[in-house]
Amino acid sequence: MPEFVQIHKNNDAALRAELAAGLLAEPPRAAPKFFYDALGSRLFDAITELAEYYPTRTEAAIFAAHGAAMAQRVPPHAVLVDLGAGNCAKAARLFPVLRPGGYVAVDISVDYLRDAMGELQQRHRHVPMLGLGMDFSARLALPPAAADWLERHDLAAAPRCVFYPGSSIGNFDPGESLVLLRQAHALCAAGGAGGGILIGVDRVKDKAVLEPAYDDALGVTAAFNRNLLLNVNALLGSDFAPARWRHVAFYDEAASRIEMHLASDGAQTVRWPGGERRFADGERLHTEDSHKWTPEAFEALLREAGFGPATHWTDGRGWFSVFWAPA
Ligand code: AVJ
Repeated sequence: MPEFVQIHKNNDAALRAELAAGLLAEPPRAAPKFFYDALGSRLFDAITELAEYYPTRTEAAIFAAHGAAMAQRVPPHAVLVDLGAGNCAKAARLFPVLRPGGYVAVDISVDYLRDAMGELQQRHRHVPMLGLGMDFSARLALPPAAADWLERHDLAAAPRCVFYPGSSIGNFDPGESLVLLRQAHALCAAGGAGGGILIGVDRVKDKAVLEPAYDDALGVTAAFNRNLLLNVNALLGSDFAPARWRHVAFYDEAASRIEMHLASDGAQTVRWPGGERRFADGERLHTEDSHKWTPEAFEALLREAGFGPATHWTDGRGWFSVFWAPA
């Protein structure tokens, strides 16, 4: 049976303080983690089915086509450390090729991991599995409870493979990405020889491809963006009216990133217990950045973070890359 450890949970008071500070900031913002309440997670799943949203299916095709080549780099019986594992589906598909010796699924809440890991354990009975509830965006390191678990399963000296698919790294700016990758490197380097990182990265490409991926014809991404306001209302007790906010998504070529915002339709005041903010007509609430990388720049970032020379696999159009870099 998988074991579960909840390290720290974002408590409501801290989330409320973070939200209020963001709403009062100049310019106002709310972090992308606030997209993912139950409905937001479903809307994201719907986004991945859209014709315009290429990253998920492109990455899946790269894993399907090059999984065997990846397995030549990733040592067998490594401990697979899955960052933002969620429903564990991406890692599950790689189990037959990567043949991990242990599986550590990390997500903000172990509750998300329970069902998925229970099922995965049924299919791979002899692979020890640990669910870790922690916010690795604050700091990525294995807690003492995980070290104990590795010890108990004879995995303390096994190589470690950090698995970070989906181009989720794109939500971090380059400086924050470097910090996270350095921590990932330290985590790998603390295990046996041969470990490293397997990471999916969305690439710089034509605006004409990027912008529709974040502003689709059906308006699913717009609904995903606006749903953040409902989640904020639930968490903070605010009175955002989603219908009064317009979805804005554009590619900033100089910064190599998609920016998503919600623009106020008319002047309005949003209130919550202990605070309020007036928004002018058209004023924007910044909800997400999604950074895009060239393979050269991402490889240099991995080197700067302490990893060895990277290998990467891509699709026929060169839209997405999966990197392997040894620790
Ligand atoms: C989950 C962060 C990889 O940036 O493409 C999809 C989130 N936002 N559509 C991305 C997202 C709008 C997604 N990541």
